[in-house]
This record gives sequence, C-alpha cells and structure tokens, in this order.
Amino acid sequence: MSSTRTQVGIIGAGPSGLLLSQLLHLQGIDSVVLERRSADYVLGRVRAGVLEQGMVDMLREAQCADRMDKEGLVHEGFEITFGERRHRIDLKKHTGSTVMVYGQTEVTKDLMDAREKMGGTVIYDAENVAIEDLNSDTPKLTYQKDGQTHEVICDYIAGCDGFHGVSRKSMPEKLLKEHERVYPFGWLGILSETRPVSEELIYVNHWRGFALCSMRSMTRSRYYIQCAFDEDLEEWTDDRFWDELRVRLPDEAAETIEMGPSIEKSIAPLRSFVAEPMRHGRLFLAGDAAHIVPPTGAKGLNLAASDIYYLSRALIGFYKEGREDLIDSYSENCLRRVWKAERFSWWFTNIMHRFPEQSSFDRGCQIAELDYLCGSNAAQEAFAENYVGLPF
Ligand code: RFL
Ligand code: PHB
Repeated sequence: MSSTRTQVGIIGAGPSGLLLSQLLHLQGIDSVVLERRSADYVLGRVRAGVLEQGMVDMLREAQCADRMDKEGLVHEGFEITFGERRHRIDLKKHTGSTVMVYGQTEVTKDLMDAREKMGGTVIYDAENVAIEDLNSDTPKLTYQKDGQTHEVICDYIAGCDGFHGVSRKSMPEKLLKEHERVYPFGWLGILSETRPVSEELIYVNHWRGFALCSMRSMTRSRYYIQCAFDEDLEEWTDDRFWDELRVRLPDEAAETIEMGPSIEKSIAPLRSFVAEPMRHGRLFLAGDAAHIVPPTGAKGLNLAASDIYYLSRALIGFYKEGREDLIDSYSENCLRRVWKAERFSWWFTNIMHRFPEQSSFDRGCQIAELDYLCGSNAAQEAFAENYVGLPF
C-alpha cells in the first residue's frame, strides 16, 4: 500500500472540489483530490448554466476566469411568461447586478486545466474512496486504483462528492439531521447546436407544465420541459420534444424558434434537501454533498461556490493565522445562506410548475402570485435580489 501526506484531502472533482483545491493552492496549501470517475465522464455531464456574480468573482480569484470573461454571456434580465403574459425581470435595474451565462462543463474544464497547469494532484478513477480515523488529528482517505490500495493522510477532509458521495454517509448518523422534499416531476433537457430563441432566458408557466429556454452560447441552446419523474427518455424523440416545447412557449417564440438535432438529452429529478450540520470534527461537507435545490432558481452550483468561499477562508485562516473560529462557524455560516437559497428555489418551483394534485384554487393562487410579481416593483426587487445571489 502506498501512503502520502497532504494538508487537505478532497473527495470529488466536481466544481466544489476543484475550486477549493485551486484556491488553497494559490495560498500555498497542499491538497489531493480523489475522483471516482474519469475526467471525460465528469466533463460529459451537462448541468448548470447560470453563474451569480459571487461565483464569477471567485473564479477570477482562482485565476481561471479568462475564458469565461471572453466567452461568457452577461445577462441583465430574463423573462417570465404565464398565460398570454410575458414579463421581463430587469436584474440590473433592481439590483445593479447581473448574472453570467457560462456552462458548468466549461467552468469544470477551466478548473481542471488550471489544476493541471499548476501541478495539482487530482486522481481520477479512484475506486472505493473511504474516510478513516475521523476522530483522530490525522484522518485519512483510502482508495483503490489499478488494483492497488493507497492512503492519503490529511489534516482536514473536504467532502465535495455530490449527493450520492461517501462523505455525508461518513458523518455519525446521530449527529446528522436531513430535511427533504421530493417533487412529483422532473425536467427533460436537451442541448442543441441552434441559435437561442431569445437573447435572454425565458421561464414559462404553462398549464401543460413548466418550460425553460436557456443557452450555452449564441449558437448553442439548452431547453427544458417539465415531465413526469418516471418518464422514459427513449420515448422522447427530438420531434416530440420540440413539439411539446413549442406548445408551451408564447406564440412569437414558438414560431421563430430554431430547431435541430439534440446533442444531449437527459432527465433530472427535482429535489430539495439539506443536511445539517455541514461539519463534524475534521470533515467538512460542501456543495451537493450537503444540499440539493431544484434547478428552477439556478442556485445549485452557486451554493457550492459559496460553501467553498466559507471553507477556503476557514482553512486559509487556520493555516496562515492559526485561527479556528472560521472552522467552528463554517457550518452555521453556510447554512444561513443555504436555507435562503432553498426557500427561493422551493418558492420559484412552486409558482412555475404544474402539480399533479393541483386544484383550481391552487392554480388561482399560483397565477395571482405571478400577477403580483409582475405588477409590483417591490416583489420584483426581492425576486431579482435572490436571483442574482444573496451576499456571501
Ligand atoms: P458534483 O458536480 O456532483 O460533483 C461531485 C463529484 O464527486 C464525485 N464523487 C466521488 N468521488 C470519489 N468518491 C466517491 N465516492 C464519489 N462520489 C461522487 C462525482 O463523480 C462528482 O464528480 O457536486 P458539486 O461539485 O458540489 O457541484 C454541484 C453542482 O454540480 C450542482 O449543484 C449543479 O449542477 C446544480 N444545477 C444548477 N446549479 C446552478 O447553480 N445553476 C443552474 O443553472 C443549474 N442547473 C443543475 C442545473 C443541476 C442539474 N442536474 C442534472 C441535477 C440543471 C440540471 C439539469
Ligand atoms: C441551464 O441553462 O441549464 C439552466 C438555466 C437556468 C436554470 C436552470 C438551468 O434556472
């Protein structure tokens, strides 16, 4: 068995793990990242598309924002439609801030490239990663690769291994409280090499279900429609998808939309989930390992970035100044922001989707909520403030 020593052992090479590793490296703190999949597999997952200003600033701090600053699309607003009504939410006017449309795949690629360029240790295809000696001062990570067992002895461990990872499961069961809401539908998404139907995102509340027009660039569109949570992907041909999307869009958009073959098609379940606390001794949870939001508010990746903000500050404070206060307050600091994003994502999901048991009363309230939002400056300001991201 080979044995190595590092300061921070990181499980997971998604955006959380790579960003943490990069920020620590820039402060002279050593880390090892263990990822169960291959780099190609990680880059093949199509996920988030909207970055809050806080995350954009962190990518700049991490010195991997050059391509984002060149290719990313700055959006000053987006549209909400319901019934025959279309309403633009002006993010810039209400908050002075904007969001950046730049895919998670690209963020991950930029982080991977930066880690490689700076000689970071990221081990892909690491099987059976396990946390041991969590109650000692030197917890360790063990894993297998190419038939050999390895161990990494650490000061701290960052669990950045997503919802299905090992980190959360390694927390003592008695300590951990989990809060969950599962929604009775999913999102069917496609990516296509077509011009986006509009320069800004369009969120659609239609009686047949929610739809979203998003993009990755001015030549690559990302569209979603609400579907049953147990929908069979095989049954969704591209033609069927485009037909259903167009039925839900405002007429003008349905008539002008450019259609083309999908280059990716997948179904995502919708879930709200929070695990607390987010730290036990020398193990920290960050990103999807600790919480999930439904994608409606575009908050998942951004929350992962804010966790990494608090975690990087806590570890840098410890290694540079011997401070432990930020380590002790990590969980509380993260969770205050996490719960606000959970609330926003839950609320926006509730007003935009069709629920199976929805009564005419429920539908009336949903439309009234949208009507109020679109008619009230105060409501739009609160909405915009949450959408662009609450301060860290
Ligand atoms: P990730 O990206 O899941 O990465 C975790 C990594 O850990 C690895 N792993 C392990 N490694 C070693 N050992 C184990 N035992 C392991 N178990 C797992 C995994 O292979 C993986 O590489 O979590 P991270 O880094 O916390 O990042 C979170 C984000 O990926 C997620 O919150 C967002 O994608 C959510 N999300 C969105 N967020 C936004 O902010 N804006 C959006 O517009 C947005 N749209 C979306 C989304 C998520 C979606 N899906 C598919 C769930 C749209 C969709 C459709
Ligand atoms: C995306 O482009 O994938 C996307 C955009 C906005 C959301 C969710 C997903 O709210």
